[in-house]
Amino acid sequence: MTILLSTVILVLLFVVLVYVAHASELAMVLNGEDKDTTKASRRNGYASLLFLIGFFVAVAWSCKEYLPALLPKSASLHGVETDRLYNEGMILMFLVFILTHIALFWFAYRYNESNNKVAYFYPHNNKLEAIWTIIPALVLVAMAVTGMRVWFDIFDVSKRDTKNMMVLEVTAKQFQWTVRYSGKDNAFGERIIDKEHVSPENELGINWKDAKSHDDFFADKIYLVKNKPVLVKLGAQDVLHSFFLPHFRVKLDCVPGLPTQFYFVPTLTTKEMQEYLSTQPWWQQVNPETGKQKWETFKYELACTEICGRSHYGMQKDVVVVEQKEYDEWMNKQDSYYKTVVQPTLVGNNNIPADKVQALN
Ligand SMILES: [Cu+2]
Repeated sequence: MTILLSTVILVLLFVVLVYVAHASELAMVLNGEDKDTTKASRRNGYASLLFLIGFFVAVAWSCKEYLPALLPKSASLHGVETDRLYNEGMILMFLVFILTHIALFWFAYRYNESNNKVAYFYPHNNKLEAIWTIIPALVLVAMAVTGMRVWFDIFDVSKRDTKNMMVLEVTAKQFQWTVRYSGKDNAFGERIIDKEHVSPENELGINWKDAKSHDDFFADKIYLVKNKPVLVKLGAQDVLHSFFLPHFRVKLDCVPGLPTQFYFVPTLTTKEMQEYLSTQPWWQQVNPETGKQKWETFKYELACTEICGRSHYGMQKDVVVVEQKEYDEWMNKQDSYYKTVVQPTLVGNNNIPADKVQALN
């Protein structure tokens, strides 16, 4: 109702403005002002100046209001670099934005039409052309080069400490994430994608004859260890999805038929991040739904960031970063999928699932 009323009021205001403008035009014709446009030009000049000031006040207000609501500081090692690039780019663009807008509206005010001013004919200047072509080109090249350096640094896994890292296999499908851990042996069971291995009970096509698969487990939350490198191996079973951990500045597409991977190091446990956020005014606000301050319910989150279908928004998972000790405790509680689900259905030693045995009889 409020929305309807405000819309009606806005429309009526607009109609009133149109009529006022029309009436003042008629008044100008009556006063003979329509032949001399300098007065109208001056008015437009002042209006431009007023708009410039009002616009900058609005920009400053929205920065103050919404900047604190952006993502908090990075919780991963490489994220610090990503943030630096992002901030440098934003500062540069903001400067250009301010300067061009001042030029646009100030010029409209300063050089409005006047009877004793004659327009200066200034068709071309090679020096100016060169300046505003070369400087932006150099700036853009510098940005691209620094960006690529960070990109290669993030994606060149060969430079990393691969022995000490945790490997995680994440497979996306409409509309869920399957997260496989390699268990205590730190090695995944082999996957074979063919008719024999892939079934509704074994969508990933894990070869259960491979002993390495016997301690693999599926987790409903992603547990990571502080300062322990993680290599996430990504895949998709149907359409494009995208693996996005905003707080760690991790984002990579999951492509059917094309394995991708991302290496990163979490640097803040969930608790440490909450402690940090509890000092931030925006996060101290009380959420009316929970009655708690926002930082108290903060969670790291995995989200799909590729529109992948109707329930795309539901493709989320909690991510928890803990110290090694707490991680070990959690891992010990996880049940191996093979032992709890697959093994009980196997008959004898020939690895034939029970339902298939019945079918043979
Ligand atoms: Cu998705």
